[in-house]
Amino acid sequence: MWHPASPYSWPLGSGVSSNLAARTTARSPTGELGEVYRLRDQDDGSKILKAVLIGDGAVGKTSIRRNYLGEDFIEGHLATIGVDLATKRVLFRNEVIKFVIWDLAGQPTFEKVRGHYYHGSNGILLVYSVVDRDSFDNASKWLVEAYRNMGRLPPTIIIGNKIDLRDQYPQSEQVSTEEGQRFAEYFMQKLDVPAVFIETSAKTGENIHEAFSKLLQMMSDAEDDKSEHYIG
Ligand code: G3D
Ligand code: MG
Repeated sequence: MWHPASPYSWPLGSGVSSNLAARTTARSPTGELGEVYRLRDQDDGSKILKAVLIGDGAVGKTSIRRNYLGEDFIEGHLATIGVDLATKRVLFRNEVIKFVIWDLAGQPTFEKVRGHYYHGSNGILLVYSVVDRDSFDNASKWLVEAYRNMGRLPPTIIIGNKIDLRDQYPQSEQVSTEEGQRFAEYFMQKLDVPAVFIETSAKTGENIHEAFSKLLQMMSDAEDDKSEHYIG
C-alpha cells in the first residue's frame, strides 16, 4: 500500500520480481569488458542493495523488518529456502535504491540451503534479544555461519532488540549494553568488518530507523569503494 505521506518510499512497479539478479556489464576505461559489481534493477536501473537478517528464532527479526518498512513494502516467500523477502525503494543520498531484505523464516533444518540466503549480500543485520541470553550466546554462531558462506563479511549491524522489556527482567538475566558493545568490538577486530552496535525495540520503534539508515550508509559506501576499484 502506498503512503503518500512518506517521502522516502513509493510503490514498486512490479512485484518481488525475478530481476534481482540484473547484472550488467560495462567497459572499463581501458576498453576491457567486465562485470560491474553493483546490481541494478531491470525496470528502472536503480541500484539494488541486499541485506540479510540473521539471529535466533523469536528475537524479533521479522518485527524489525516490518517496523522499518511500514505497510508499503512488497513481501514474498521463497518456500524452498525458507525465507521471506521484502523489497522497498528508498531515497538515499539523492538516489533511488531498491532495498531488498531477506528474512529467515527460521527452521534450523534449512541450514543446508542457507548458502543461497547469504549469497550476494551487501549487508547483515544480526539480531539477538537483550532479554534472552541464549540468543546473545548464539550470535557468534550466526556470524560464523555467515562467514562460512560468504567469506569476508559485508558491513554488519549488531542489534540488541526488545529493550522495552528490560524492566520486566532481573538485571542478571539481561544482556547489558556494555556486553553488546564488547561483542561488536571483538567481532570488528577479529574479522576486520565494519560493524555498528545498536539497541532497538521493534515494539516501540526505538532506533529501528537508525539501524537501517546506518546499514544503508555502510552498504552504499562499500559499494562505491568496489566500483571505484573496478573502474580504476
Ligand atoms: P523472529 O522473526 O526473529 O523469529 P518475531 O521474531 O519478529 O517473529 O518476534 C517474535 C516475538 O517477539 C513476537 O511476539 C513479537 O511480537 C515479539 N517482539 C519482537 N520484537 C519485539 C520487541 O522489540 N519488543 C517486544 N516487547 N516484543 C517483540 P509473538 O507474541 O507474536 O510471538
Ligand atoms: Mg521471523
